[in-house]
Amino acid sequence: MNCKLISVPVEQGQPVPGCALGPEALKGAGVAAALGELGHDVTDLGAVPTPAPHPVPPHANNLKHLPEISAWIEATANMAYEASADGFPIFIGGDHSISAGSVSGIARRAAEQGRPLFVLWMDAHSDFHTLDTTTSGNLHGVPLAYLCGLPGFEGYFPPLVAPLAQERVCILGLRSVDRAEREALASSPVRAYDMSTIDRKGIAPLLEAFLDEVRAANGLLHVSFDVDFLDPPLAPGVGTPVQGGATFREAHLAMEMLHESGLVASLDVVELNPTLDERGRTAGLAIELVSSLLGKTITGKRRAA
Ligand code: 6HN
Ligand code: MN
Ligand code: MN
Ligand code: MN
Repeated sequence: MNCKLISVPVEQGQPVPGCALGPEALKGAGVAAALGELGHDVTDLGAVPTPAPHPVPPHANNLKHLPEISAWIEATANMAYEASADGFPIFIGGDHSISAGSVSGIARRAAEQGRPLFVLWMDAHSDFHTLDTTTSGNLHGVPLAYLCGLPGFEGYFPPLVAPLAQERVCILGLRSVDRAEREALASSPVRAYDMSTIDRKGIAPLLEAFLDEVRAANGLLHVSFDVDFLDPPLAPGVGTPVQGGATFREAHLAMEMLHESGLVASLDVVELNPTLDERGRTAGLAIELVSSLLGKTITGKRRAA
């Protein structure tokens, strides 16, 4: 596999300084060497160049850094589209607003190839606000709604070439969903699994059922991994931690299953904030999980399907 590392050092989509240092932290902690040891070629494509802010009209809601985030989404989407011509792009954030760009670029490519795109959103949050419903104004809370074609983004975010089919989206790990998001999800075919469902049913059967659908449709799978999916004591280096997240073993199992499926074509790793980390353990764990998704096993006996 040719792994292409793409840094997207954006933090204006969320309130805590330091998230823009995520790409340097992951690289400094050795993500390229870890993937190289698994036998992958690793190409560092560097960072998406900082774009000029978009001159968007004023918005009635109090949206933070809308011109900057809109421009980052467009620039990231262009880079994602180019990078997805071949190889395995890994988008390193930066806050989760970058996925509005990475996934829209990947979706454009998948549509051209005539392949259905599926998205697994691993996150404590659903990121399913529209520009009109967000109460925080932090734009890392809106990317999934935008990608799914919900209304209200026109004229503010870049036009979507290929909106996601909502029945091909699965959110895993929820434990913080705002009221407007809950209402939007209730009338949407997006699969939204909260931690209670994971506790009762187990992460493996939930994920396996989704992977079966991707396989049956001959689909491509993009994984958007928000580090706050993990339980905060394991992964303190995030700006919006929520108690009761995925355990070390649940996260590893999910990544191992994703690898074995052979279906994952691209990945985001977002919301890592090294200034909030404790001795690099969040960055280290993120690298370990990315390695599992790309084939690392304990015994080395399991292989991609
Ligand atoms: N993330 N729902 C909250 C908000 O401000 O809209 C939190 C969003 C978190 C977003 O973690 O990517
Ligand atoms: Mn532009
Ligand atoms: Mn998120
Ligand atoms: Mn989150």
